[in-house]
Amino acid sequence: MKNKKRVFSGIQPSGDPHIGNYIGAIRNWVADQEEYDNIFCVVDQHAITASYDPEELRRNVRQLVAVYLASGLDPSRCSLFVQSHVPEHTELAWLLMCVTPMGWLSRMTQFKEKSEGKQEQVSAGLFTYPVLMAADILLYQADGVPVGDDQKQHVELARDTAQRFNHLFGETFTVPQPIIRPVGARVMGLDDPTRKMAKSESGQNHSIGLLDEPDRIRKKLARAVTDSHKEIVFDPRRPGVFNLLTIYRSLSGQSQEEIEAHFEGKGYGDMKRELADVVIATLEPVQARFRELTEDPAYIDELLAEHAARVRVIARATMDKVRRVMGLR
Ligand code: AQP
Repeated sequence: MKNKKRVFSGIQPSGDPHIGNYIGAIRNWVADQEEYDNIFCVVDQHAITASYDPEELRRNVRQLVAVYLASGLDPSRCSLFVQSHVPEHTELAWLLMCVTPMGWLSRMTQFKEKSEGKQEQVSAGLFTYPVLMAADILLYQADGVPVGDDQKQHVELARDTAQRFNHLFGETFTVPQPIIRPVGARVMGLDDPTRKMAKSESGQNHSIGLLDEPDRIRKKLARAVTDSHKEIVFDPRRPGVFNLLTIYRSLSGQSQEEIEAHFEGKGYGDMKRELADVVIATLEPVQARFRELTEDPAYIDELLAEHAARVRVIARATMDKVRRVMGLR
């Protein structure tokens, strides 16, 4: 019997984690870790759906695990593991692929965006990625999936898949809910505030990396796109300023009214400097802990092995049931 509701979530090790991943996902996992039974994963098999370098992938996986820990995920309250260490994820993904209509996958906006103009070249893995994500979630019978806004559609597909499977084969999966915070669920690029901040965007001033040096953060924020107005207010029609103020709001914990009152009469330069102070103060302890953790790689290896073994017990129990109801045993 589960006492607390279970949450599952993960991040792809597809590049350097950024402040969008932190505000939209990681820090919410940390804030709520007392409330839930927590399972967090580094989803390395999602990161191979586009072209990648194997050495870099290995490095990114370790880096991301250290970022999880450095951000405050407590290994005594959370299971932290790497997706490919638990082979049941891909087995379940195949079985779910056989009950997921192609039409559902064709409607996924992330696939449409990422494959735009190159449908002939992108991998079949990029197209079926949401089914692997559904498998990640359903394998652990998760009740909730804390994510940023861009992943809402994929969590809804996992819900639909669970419901369809339960209808076809009998009650097997918990039907999961997305858990999305109202503020900071979609942090936008600093260089183009109409596009989501993403690891795969290459622009020098696109994102703030969680491991960026203070000087770099100041420079990037100083160059962030704003507009030709003057007032510093939360106006979604002015996406650059709105995005910077949203980051400020998410990290400072102040309300919209307090922030607008604070910046009344000040200029964009002041606002960007103060935002840099808030970002740097947030990231300083994370970066210090990250440096400590990377000095002891054996600690991370042992933790990953132990936690993979722990979650595998749940994964195996789910798979036993799935194979049975599907007539594969
Ligand atoms: N810009 C964002 N604002 C708020 N939340 C975000 N997330 C990602 N970008 C933002 C949330 O971070 C978690 C991990 O995302 P992911 O790595 O699994 O995939 P993604 O959403 O595709 O993230 P990226 O950074 O944009 O990576 P690439 O470029 O590799 O696709 C999720 O909870 C996500 O919502």
